Amino acid sequence: MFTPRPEDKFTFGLWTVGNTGRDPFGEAVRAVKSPVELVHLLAEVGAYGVNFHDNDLVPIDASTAERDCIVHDFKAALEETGLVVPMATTNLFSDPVFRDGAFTANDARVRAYALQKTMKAIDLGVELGAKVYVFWGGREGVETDAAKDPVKAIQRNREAMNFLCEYVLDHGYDLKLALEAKPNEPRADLYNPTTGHMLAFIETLDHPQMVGVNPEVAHEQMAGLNFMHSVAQAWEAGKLFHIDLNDQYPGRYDQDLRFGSRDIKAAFFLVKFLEDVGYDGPRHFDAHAYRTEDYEGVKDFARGCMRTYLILKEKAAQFNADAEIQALLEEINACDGGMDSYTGAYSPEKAADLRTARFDRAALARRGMRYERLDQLTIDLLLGV
Ligand code: GCO
Ligand code: MN
Ligand code: MN
Repeated sequence: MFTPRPEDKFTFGLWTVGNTGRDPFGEAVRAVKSPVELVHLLAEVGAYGVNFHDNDLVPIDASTAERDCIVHDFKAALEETGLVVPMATTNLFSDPVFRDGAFTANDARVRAYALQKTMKAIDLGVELGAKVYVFWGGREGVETDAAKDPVKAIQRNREAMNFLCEYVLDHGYDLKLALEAKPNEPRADLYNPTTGHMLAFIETLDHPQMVGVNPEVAHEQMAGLNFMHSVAQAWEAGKLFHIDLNDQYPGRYDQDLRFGSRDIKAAFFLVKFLEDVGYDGPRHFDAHAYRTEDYEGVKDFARGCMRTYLILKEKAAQFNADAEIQALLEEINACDGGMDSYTGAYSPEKAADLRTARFDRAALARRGMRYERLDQLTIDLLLGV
């Protein structure tokens, strides 16, 4: 039970299980593992797929011959283990050239270089089978608003996304683009800081149908938002192309904790949402092991992400089958159709009728909603009582 299967579509980035534990206060605590070794580690723990930034796989200054050799070995590892590459992305933040961002950098040469790097990285992702291409604007932001005009930043971002959509179309790639919002870190403020901002931005692009979002638990929680609500908005708009699962204490640095390890209830309602609506994309864990761990601990971390997801999926099924919970939900949502002639699509007659309808406001206001009981039943279920 709770053993990951391919149909669960659990994926990890090379950078997640390959994280060596470096942080702003200390050096790496784990030795670097090669992409091939990481593929084998992921196969051992039962993952379905592996994602990468261009430079997780091919170093930024590799020659073409080196690139081809690395890609050959990586493909062989994928074939040997059966792992797939559902998603790829570009590193537009590590190299010092991106100190002022990439697509929104004030230096036009950096913006052009970022486009060039992304085109090559898209080719690499497609070569390895990726169907989703993620854009996380690592340093697309500022420390001081004296430096950049935020309107210009949005326009530069739009120009880059339009250019890259055309590039994908021009090459006939079967690829969707997914934008990932984050409010801050590594810079003081990042543009398009939440999933809601991204959804609004997408509608201004030349090919909005190709572009969706990749929401991340920690990023919305860093902004103090309810992550599941952001996911729901993306889903309802047909824009949930990918998802980054992890966990985070609000109001702290970017923690990338094991999925479900901090807020079990929020994780439960997220998993319940994804399973209830039938989201069938990858479930990507964008997190990393504590700095205290060796590679056995990294495996514990990866297994834990998947196990918690599957436990919560089982709890969601219990919630949906629980007689008392479902009876309460029915009672809460009971509807005798008495309002149907007033609500729904507008008509002048309906509006006129509604204006004269009589409501017993005081009686309506007296109704208790039983949400305390419903929530306690949820807690009992989650605690296994
Ligand atoms: C972060 C981000 C990244 C992106 C990754 C894929 O906070 O660093 O979540 O991990 O998801 O770059 O685009
Ligand atoms: Mn993140
Ligand atoms: Mn992420």
